[in-house]
Amino acid sequence: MTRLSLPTCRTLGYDPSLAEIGIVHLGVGAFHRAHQADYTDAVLARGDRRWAILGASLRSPETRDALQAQDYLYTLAQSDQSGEHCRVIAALRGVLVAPENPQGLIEAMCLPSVKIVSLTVTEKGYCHDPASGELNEQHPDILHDLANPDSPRSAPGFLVEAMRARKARGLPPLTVLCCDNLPANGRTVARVVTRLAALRNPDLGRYVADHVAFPATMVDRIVPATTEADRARIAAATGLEDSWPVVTEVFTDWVIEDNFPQGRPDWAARFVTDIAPFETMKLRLLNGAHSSMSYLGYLAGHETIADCMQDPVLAHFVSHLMNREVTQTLAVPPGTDVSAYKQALLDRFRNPGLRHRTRQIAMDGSQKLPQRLLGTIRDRLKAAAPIDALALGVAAWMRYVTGIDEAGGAIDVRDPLRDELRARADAAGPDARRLAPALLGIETIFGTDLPADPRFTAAVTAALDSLIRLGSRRTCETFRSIHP
Ligand code: CS2
Repeated sequence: MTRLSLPTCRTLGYDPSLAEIGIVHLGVGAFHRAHQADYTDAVLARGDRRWAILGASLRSPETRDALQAQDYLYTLAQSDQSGEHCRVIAALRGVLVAPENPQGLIEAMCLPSVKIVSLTVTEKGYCHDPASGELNEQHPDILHDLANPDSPRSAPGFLVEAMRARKARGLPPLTVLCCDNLPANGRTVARVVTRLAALRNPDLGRYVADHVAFPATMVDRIVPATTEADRARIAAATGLEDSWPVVTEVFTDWVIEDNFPQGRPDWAARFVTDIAPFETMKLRLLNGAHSSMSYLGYLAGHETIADCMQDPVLAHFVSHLMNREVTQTLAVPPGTDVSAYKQALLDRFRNPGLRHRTRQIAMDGSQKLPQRLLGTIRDRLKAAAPIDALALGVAAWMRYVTGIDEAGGAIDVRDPLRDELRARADAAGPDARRLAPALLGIETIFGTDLPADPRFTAAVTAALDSLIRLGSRRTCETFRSIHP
């Protein structure tokens, strides 16, 4: 079968080779390719050629190796009730592999045409402490980057070195656009990067604080990892072989704080002055439900989110979590109908065209729990309101990170704190009264306030006890009978 490439693809609406690199993107995974690259592709297709994307992988060469031979084109397959619709995206004009040539990436970030560095490096990529939002100054990559500033490893290390070089060359400052699901993502990344710059040199710290914009964003699109079956189906539909297509839903949303002193593409996004209510709603309703369902669902033997939604006791749990515990903590974003948003969310979770694995979402829970569940729990405790569903979500994470499933098989726990989680779980054994406090003692996740609140510790311990004794499904059944 013919391979997708510039000469073989007949459906492109523009000539991408005429576009100029305006954006360097760190973390060219599936999410970036289904979200920001899609929005940027539409801008290029409308004729504004200033914004082609040069991608960079901070770890592995996989994406570059897959896309290079097809001129960095890839198919985006978008699914809804009416089926799957394929489109070729051409906004990505190259992929650098940072570990192979860190200086090459810094030089790319110093191109005069580059105005924006955007990032999807996942929560753990910012080397911060998830509970406090501060830079983790003991993080091995940060220690490395301070010792070797011109060949960094971490995303903050690359940003700081590129900012230093641009400043030294008299180039305008970059705008840094974080597209990860961090709370207050603009401010959090600003804090982390400014701190690292200041550790290198106080003048550089002041330059970053005074001149670099870090607009906040709320990004939303569900993007499961691509499978072999996806590759085969998409090749059959398009007639072209594509090494790494991306599968997503038709739904997409992007809310951006409009703070781009050096200019920006005219993305079909929503530009606002305050993104906080949009971000909190999305992190707490969508991602909070996702994480809770991923742990409960995985333990109950469900492979995907759509499978979880087919299970009446899990579907009931998710509705209860959203309607009875999360919604009350939200400030309604301007122009938003929260009930319609939740209804749409349940439909999106049910989308059978998305095989979104529970084990994919379960990854990196130590970095996700604070903004997805724990902030909501703090607000509920302040209001003296029940937290039963939220506590069950946290307890399911605890049960999951023991690394042993309900049939006694191994769980492949992927988390930067995996070893510590495992050690604490092993020392505690399968006893909720020992396991819950052992895990709640991790301050970078839970802070010092939650472990000291008996309402929280009691709810989590009771839920964990039930998960250990009865398993996830029966615990959800009991939950439904108590909270009809
Ligand atoms: C998911 C998100 O993997 C995960 O943790 O919860 O990637 C989620 O699909 C997106 O945030 C949806 O916008």
